[in-house]
Amino acid sequence: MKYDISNQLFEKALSIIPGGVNSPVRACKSVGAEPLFINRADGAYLFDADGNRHIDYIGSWGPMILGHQHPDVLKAISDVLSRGTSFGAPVDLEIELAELIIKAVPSIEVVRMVNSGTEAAMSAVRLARGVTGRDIIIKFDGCYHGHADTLLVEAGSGVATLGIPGSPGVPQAIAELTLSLPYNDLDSVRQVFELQGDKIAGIIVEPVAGNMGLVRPADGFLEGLRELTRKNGSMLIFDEVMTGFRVAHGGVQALYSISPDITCLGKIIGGGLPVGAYGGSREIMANIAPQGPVYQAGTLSGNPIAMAAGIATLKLLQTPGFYEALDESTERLIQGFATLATQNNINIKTDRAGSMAGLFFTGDSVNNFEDAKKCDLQRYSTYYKKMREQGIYLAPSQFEALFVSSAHTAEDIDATLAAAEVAFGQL
Ligand code: HOZ
Repeated sequence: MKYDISNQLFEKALSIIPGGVNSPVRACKSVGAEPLFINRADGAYLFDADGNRHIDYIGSWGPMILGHQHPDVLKAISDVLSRGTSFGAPVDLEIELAELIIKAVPSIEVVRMVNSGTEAAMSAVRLARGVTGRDIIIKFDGCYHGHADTLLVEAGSGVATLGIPGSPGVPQAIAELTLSLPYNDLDSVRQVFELQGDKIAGIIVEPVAGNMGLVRPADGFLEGLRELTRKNGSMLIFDEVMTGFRVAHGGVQALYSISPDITCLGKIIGGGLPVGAYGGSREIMANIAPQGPVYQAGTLSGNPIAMAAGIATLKLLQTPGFYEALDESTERLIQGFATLATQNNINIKTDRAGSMAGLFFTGDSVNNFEDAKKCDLQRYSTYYKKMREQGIYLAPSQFEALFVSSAHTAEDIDATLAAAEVAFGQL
């Protein structure tokens, strides 16, 4: 494949945009590749600036569960355009999206819209601190909750990909209020609560981690977090920005029947437009301004176009059998990877949660960030490049998940596995 136009665009971008990109991972630096500039997307495919077609397994990092340019979503957007683009005032569409979210996500009775997952997590942490009157937040190594100061400690995603231990610019005094513990290690959480349980405002967790690669919670881990937070008067925050409406209609909390105090959402609820949200019980959410004293605001929050795209998307997710079909194609894909790896004597570990999947180059099980970091990153880079040459667009980092959409056909999955056969044969 030729990438001449993409390379020229990247060169130009490098001189006027930091690193040539507006979000670090997409620079493809850690896999030693140049980013592709995308011209358009349709269904399961991306078309780059040079006209190459790619089967897309990034899905804009999660939102595109219906694939690109779903006609219902496009229609909803174009219908609302005739009403205007931004009002900075309440609009009926905000109620409709809120109702769809509340109906689906078990622990949410009241929800506030924001513009991104970062905003949702940042606001959820403020709410937990405001409600409890405490400052300390527990998070887990390799979990990524956006780029707010409090949450950029031992983070996953781009921070892990670029090997940045903590970002300059985050004041030490703020970082000290965040304790980052190993994922799936309930004992270490227990120990912290024993020592300073009365100072802990809350725990924020990706209930299925997707930013250190895909790592599922060990048996009893989420239940243990729920019990400890409840016993100690701390808030349990589920960051379901990636998993909400993805692993199941009601997110991880519905799958595991665990009710967090606060839930963060994003990605899918915006149908490909910038939306985030955080919600919880009526009582907890009553603390948010203007009803309560915990302040949070946003000029573009509840933007009508974004609300319309989100509504159209969430409505389609209610189609009977939608998740079953999606899970089935994801399962076929990862089973295929596992079989091909065995045939080629390559150690990999694959896993999935709904249509979110992961592939680690290791023979050992991966239960936390330490395990994920021990995987063969060099091999992942080679695999990434070999797949991309064949038109398969994967995350340019071992520390990200793979997303399958309802637009991926059986032929797309077959084509992906055929490419993986070639790639594995050359590793
Ligand atoms: N941090 C997101 C991935 N987990 C977004 C990466 C990007 O858009 O470059």
